[in-house]
Amino acid sequence: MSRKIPFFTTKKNKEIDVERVDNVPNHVAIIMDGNGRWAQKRGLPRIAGHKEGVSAVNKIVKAAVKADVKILTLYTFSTENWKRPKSEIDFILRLPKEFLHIYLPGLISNNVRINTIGDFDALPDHTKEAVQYAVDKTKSNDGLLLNFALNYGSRLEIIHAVKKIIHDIDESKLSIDSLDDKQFSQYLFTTDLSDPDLLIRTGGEKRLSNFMLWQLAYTEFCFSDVLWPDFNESNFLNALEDYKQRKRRYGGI
Ligand code: V0D
Repeated sequence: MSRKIPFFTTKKNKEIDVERVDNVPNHVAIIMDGNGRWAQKRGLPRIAGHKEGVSAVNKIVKAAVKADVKILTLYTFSTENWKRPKSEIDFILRLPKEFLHIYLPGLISNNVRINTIGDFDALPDHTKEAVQYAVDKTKSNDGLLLNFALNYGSRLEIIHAVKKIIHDIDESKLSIDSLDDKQFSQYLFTTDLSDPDLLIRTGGEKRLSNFMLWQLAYTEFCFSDVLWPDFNESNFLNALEDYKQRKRRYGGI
């Protein structure tokens, strides 16, 4: 398991242009789709699928720690999810607290740091409080960065960035000429995060669904038909293996 740089998570380090020798993706992003269908197939209500999805999250986080992935970004709640029935939304927005109640101690002992991207302020207070507590509790950990996309939408993120850029230009904190893609990235929710190396979407669909449009410009995509509640360590390792093979081929050219 030799690699040139044992630990790097930020763009700053990426700029040195090092590549890990064993080709483990630095940053993996996942669209965790198929929870509702998992439940419907069993004659259960959709919320039963979301609940089952929570334990899959913990399994994959553990697998990511073991595989030495440095950043794991999970698409948990999109800006489009507000269109769902209120009862389903209410249920989903209680999941962070439930997840953290069960799994936070384990995450802490595994040196995991929790972070979020998205429009955090628009979430209900009880959700914000549970997540903020976990972010604060884990902020000095330097193992896996577990990044939850919560009330996240890529177009919202880009518009938010454009408004802030215009504001900073107005205030003379930014000059139009200095705006390039690196500068622009700094205005996104993902500010200091390196872009994902690998995107996994479970549940059989092959769409981005407004997820990290800017950040996925050069990312490898891996699609799995497995529904999220059934997605396990071995499925995750298959995706990492797929990624490694692709990197090896590019390296040969
Ligand atoms: C439902 C499948 C963990 C996707 C996974 C509020 C849909 C289970 C969290 C979570 C959700 C979020 C933040 C945090 C700790 C845990 C979560 C939501 C949905 C949306 F700090 N699972 N999970 N959040 N689902």
